[in-house]
Amino acid sequence: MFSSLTEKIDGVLKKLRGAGVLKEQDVIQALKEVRLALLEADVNFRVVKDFIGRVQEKATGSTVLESLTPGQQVVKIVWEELRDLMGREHAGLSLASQPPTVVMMVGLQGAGKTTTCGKLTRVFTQQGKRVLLIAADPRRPAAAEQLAALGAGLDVPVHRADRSPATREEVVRFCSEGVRRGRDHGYDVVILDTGGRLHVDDELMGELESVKAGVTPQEVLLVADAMTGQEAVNVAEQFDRRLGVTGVILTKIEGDARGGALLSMRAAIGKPVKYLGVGEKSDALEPFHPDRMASRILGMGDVLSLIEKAQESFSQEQALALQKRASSNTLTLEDFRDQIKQVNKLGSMEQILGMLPGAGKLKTMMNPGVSRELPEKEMKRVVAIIDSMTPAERSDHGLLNGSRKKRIAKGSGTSVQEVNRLLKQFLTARNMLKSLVGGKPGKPGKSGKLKKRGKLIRALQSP
Ligand SMILES: Nc1nc2c(ncn2[C@@H]2O[C@H](COP(=O)(O)OP(=O)(O)O)[C@@H](O)[C@H]2O)c(=O)[nH]1
Ligand SMILES: [Mg+2]
Repeated sequence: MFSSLTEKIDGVLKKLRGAGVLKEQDVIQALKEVRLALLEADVNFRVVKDFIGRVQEKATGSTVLESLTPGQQVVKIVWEELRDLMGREHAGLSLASQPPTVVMMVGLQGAGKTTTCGKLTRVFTQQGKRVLLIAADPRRPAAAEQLAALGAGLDVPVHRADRSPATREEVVRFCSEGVRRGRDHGYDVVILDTGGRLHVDDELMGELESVKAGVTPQEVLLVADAMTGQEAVNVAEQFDRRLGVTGVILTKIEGDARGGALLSMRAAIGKPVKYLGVGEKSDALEPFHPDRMASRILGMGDVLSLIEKAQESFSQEQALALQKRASSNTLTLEDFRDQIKQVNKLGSMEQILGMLPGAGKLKTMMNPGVSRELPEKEMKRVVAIIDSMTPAERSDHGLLNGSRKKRIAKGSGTSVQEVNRLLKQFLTARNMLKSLVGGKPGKPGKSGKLKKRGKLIRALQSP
């Protein structure tokens, strides 16, 4: 996600970050490069101009904060302005005071409306809410078919027409009936999957206006494909002018190396991006947090989102216990194995790496074939090695002498070198975790550096 933008901005800011004394000329030069990076990322030129103007004004007129170097201060200003550009705070979905909450999805064909209906359904059902889907594109039987299959997979009902309605009035009546069915049967949320066209089309807009007037939705969410860059922003402007959207969901963001749509959207239409689609599967939806995204773009990672994702897959208790053991450095090989198993639930190795500070480089270092295959195999091997240990060995790796290692290697079908490698990985991970959760780093070096970065991130996030 945004790899080329992050790489460029990280390069520019790295030069500043280290500097003890900054001349105004250095700042101006750096901002010139940031400006170019944003333009190359396909951010609207007016948005870029305003953005650079604000950063420059703050950077040259700012008071000195003792805790940060001058370079870090410029980074902080860029971070704050990026965050504000994208809307400052996370905007959630608004719910009706009297259920059902009606959500109308709009957008061009292929943008990801139907897929996103499924993703939102999953978000709501996980909160214990009952969802009804409406196939609000009744003229296209294939569209209703796709939604029906999606609904069946998620175990939620789909309201669909038994025959294709001919007129706009019939479409509106069908949608209103669906919402009434939702109300009468006590559903919490009703989501309308409306029809799209390949281009903005006056006829369709008219129909959507009528549907909107008929169902009075709390949310009109524009779904747009991030990969189309400024075109996504243009489409959003046109839909907003006719329909008054309440928020935007940008899809296919995981394949977007540039970031232009996300960075321009808020400034262009004044409406918040609420969610990001990050893949085709029904769990590939992330609430959008401008502050975290600003950190990601600046190559500082998104540790908070990673922690939230982790919390979804383990219980609060497990997470607390782990944190406690991590900070007191009593994490065992058994914990390590369990964590590796959990990682599988977090998502692909690539997704996880993308959220770690500085991991962009790591990712580009691994060639694509390796990044996809190796970790899964490696994980299995690691789990096999740990499984071959006795419980005592698992809770105290200090017991592992030469003969025990030989036995374990034999038992797991690996070699003593591989057992040694695993132990090294385990100790490194233990150190890293400890510094991430705020304990003292065990050794200087990698973990110390990570901690410094953590300090910078904390400084940035609490202005
Ligand atoms: N990679 C990726 N593909 C997506 C995402 N959202 C939707 N898609 C794909 O985009 C295509 C069109 O999606 P669909 O929901 O049918 O679009 P609609 O015409 O707006 O309803 C499908 O192949 C989806 O799997 C996303 O966030 N990431
Ligand atoms: Mg569709």
